[in-house]
Amino acid sequence: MRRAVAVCLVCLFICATCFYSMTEVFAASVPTQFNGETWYDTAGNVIDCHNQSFIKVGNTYYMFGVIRRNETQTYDNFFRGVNCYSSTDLVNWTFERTVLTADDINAGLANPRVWVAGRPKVIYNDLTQQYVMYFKCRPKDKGSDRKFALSTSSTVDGPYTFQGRHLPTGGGFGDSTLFKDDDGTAYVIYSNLQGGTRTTRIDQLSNDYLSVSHNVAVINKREAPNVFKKDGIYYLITSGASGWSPNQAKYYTATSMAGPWSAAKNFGNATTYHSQSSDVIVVQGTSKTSYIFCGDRWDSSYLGNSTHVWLPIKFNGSNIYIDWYERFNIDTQTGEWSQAEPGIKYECESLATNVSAGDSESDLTDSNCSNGAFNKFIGNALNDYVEFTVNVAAAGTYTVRVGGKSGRARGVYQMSIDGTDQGERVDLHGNGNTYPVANLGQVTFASPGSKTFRFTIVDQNPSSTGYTLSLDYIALYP
Ligand SMILES: [Ca+2]
Ligand SMILES: [Ca+2]
Repeated sequence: MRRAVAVCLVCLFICATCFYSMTEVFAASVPTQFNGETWYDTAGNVIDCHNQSFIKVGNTYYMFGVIRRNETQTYDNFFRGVNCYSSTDLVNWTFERTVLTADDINAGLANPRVWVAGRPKVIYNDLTQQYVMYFKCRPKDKGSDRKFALSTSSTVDGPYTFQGRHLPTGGGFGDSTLFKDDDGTAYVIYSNLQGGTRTTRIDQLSNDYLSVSHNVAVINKREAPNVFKKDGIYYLITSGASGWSPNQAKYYTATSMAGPWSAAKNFGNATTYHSQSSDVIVVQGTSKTSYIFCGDRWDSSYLGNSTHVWLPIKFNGSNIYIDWYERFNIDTQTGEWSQAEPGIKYECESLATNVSAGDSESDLTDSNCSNGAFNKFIGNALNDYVEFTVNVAAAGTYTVRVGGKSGRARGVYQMSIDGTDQGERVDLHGNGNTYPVANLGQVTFASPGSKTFRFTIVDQNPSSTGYTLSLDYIALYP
């Protein structure tokens, strides 16, 4: 009897263990956040992390990037700090902390300065057991004083201690990255202008990674470099130089960081799917290793609105390429990626509608819109609204995306679902017509049925003269 109970308990334990590990395996394949849209962290805040770079410690990926949001929500490229986020699935990111600020760089200076900086990259030094971060950094008012900022930490998520700005060689230090090879040898790859010639230099670091040892290769001038290695081949992905506007990425290959490096080959389309390379995530799993290209999609009117483009790198021998996906599934446990399921789309022109008293709405055709049509709401004051009834088929958590049409005399809306604000405000004003998709974050419906999606005019762009909203569709992604 006692033995039977014991056996049963063991069985229960094994079953529970199996069930747990099975659900864990299935739960590990998750869709990435949408390319080119606002990303949110696990606390519901906008992820403010640009020039993203990555380091994996244990089963956790740490993402570093510079802060680009500011109080005035207008353009500047000043350095405010480096943010660090963590994730085990590359999708749900938890804000850890701002690991280094402009104040840290100014500490000890008689005259604090405004800095222009970017492209932080962290690698781990096995000898000193320190995390080492490099990023390009110059005073705002002295464009020729281009150096790299060095900082270190005993923990990956900081805080990092600023260790000064340094210059490996004449000719300055521009866009850069770090690469740590399998044997622990590390390199800094950076744009340089020496003797009037613009180049990209690859310098080997000292054993403690705290200084530059010697140059190993020089190639054509490129920007936004990042390096990964697969099957003994080094891949160096770069962008051209066109300010905040995207251009054709190119990559080089070699069997040694010292080269010889191949001729440049095109990567992605003419705008690299409207992005500029920032890093490659190596997703080493139990069944394969995947490589994810990460790029910045800059918004030059306000860098804080810049978004991200992540695409799985595909291989054909030693040639690499990317295709466009609005998002894809990634499984950090197995290392596999796959195409993601499409969302459930509700066309605004087909939904039941209600508007604020005295205001009007109508359905109009536009071949650029989903289903060839959109709903046009004409309000005349703040707090006017249009609402749509969406019949949600199944309870669950969904990512909400709204397709809109921008144009003149449009308003700024805040969307709400059944009375609760959902996501950030969206400004649909523009001088020409574009078709922006707003990601309004995740919502959980405890039950299926009719939900009221209300779009309330909460503000007006200073350049706008009206309160019109043109809404194409509401999409829910399970
Ligand atoms: Ca009104
Ligand atoms: Ca539509």
